[in-house]
Amino acid sequence: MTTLSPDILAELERQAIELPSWAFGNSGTRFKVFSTPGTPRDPYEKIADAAQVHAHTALAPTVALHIPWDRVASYDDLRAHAEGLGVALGTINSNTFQDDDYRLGALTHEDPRIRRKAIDHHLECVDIMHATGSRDLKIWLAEGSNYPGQADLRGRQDRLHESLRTIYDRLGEGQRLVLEYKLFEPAFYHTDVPDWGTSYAQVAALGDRAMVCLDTGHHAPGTNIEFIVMQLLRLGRLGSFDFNSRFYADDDLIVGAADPFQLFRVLFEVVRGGGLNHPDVAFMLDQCHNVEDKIPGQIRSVLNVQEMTTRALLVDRTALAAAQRDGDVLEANRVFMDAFYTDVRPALAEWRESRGLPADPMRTFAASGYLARIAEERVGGTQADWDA
Ligand code: LRH
Ligand code: MN
Ligand code: MN
Repeated sequence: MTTLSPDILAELERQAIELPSWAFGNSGTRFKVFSTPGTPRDPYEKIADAAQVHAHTALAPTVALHIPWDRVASYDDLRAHAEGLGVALGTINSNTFQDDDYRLGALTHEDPRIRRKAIDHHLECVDIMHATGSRDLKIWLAEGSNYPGQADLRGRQDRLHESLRTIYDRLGEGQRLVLEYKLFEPAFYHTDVPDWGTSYAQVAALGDRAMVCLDTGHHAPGTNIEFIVMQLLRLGRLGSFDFNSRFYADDDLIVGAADPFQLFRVLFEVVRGGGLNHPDVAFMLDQCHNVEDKIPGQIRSVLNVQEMTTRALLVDRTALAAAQRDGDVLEANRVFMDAFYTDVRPALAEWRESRGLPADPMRTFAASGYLARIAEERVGGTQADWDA
């Protein structure tokens, strides 16, 4: 069995992966939303489910909220509820994609009244961040156009800058704005923040506390995502990851399910670019579980990230650098692949046990009876929070 050095274990011990509250609600595609018995009926129950993931893995100490999906009467109360369950509230995500007013844009809209409404929504999110103790405001914009000529591409960038400036200026000290990009969808011809370069240009114009969010499902097929990770780390602007995996478009499948090797390559660049516990980089999941059970889906996800992180930490970087220096192409590749092919699961199971955690969190959760309990207790679960 592979042994893990004290250095690697110390890094792994501090690993923290944020869970999205929306992963615990029902979701689906544009064709059908499948519901699961026991689906959370409110944000309190979503947090209770997220706390199960942390209790079984010690990997997921925070939960991201999405406003208005997770709007509650008292955020102080929600915060206390989370803390009582051993987790904390994390990133606040804004939402300008489910309102008729935003049909032609929100922060980029031609009409100042609609822009103001979208800005005010973000200011409400900043107020919520004060109550929840959140560091990050994450913005993903569903803005763009479907037809050439429909929109003034340049004017929209300028208005986006002005809107983001107003929001950024409202942030408290220690708070950050994180701008997420996505290639396409829901707009099909042009998107206002389609790529890391646009996100970078917009956040760099704001100030040091504006960063880029990289959602691993938001690129064209074949994109070298680890190159983008490297570049953003190099520029000091990688604020967060939304981890998930994809076969086709923005599939939001379990991270590491579609392409484990890509996850390894991405995590290697994180390790190379400042370390797994880099203070600037928030590791989050952004997934939806359409057909599988949600809590085990999230447990599987955080374990996938932990396993792949461990392999990335196992790369012999001294040997790799030597081979690279010598121009020894095949040896460099061997060193890299050796770490990728190492099965770290037995060592991680043993390490978990030594810390009083279940060796096999999936099995222990399944045996806990939690899913049967919530199915009985929670009658009348809410409909989809998110179906895209
Ligand atoms: C958009 C996105 C973004 C949203 C989430 C629900 O595709 O990835 O992060 O906030 O989905
Ligand atoms: Mn995302
Ligand atoms: Mn997405």
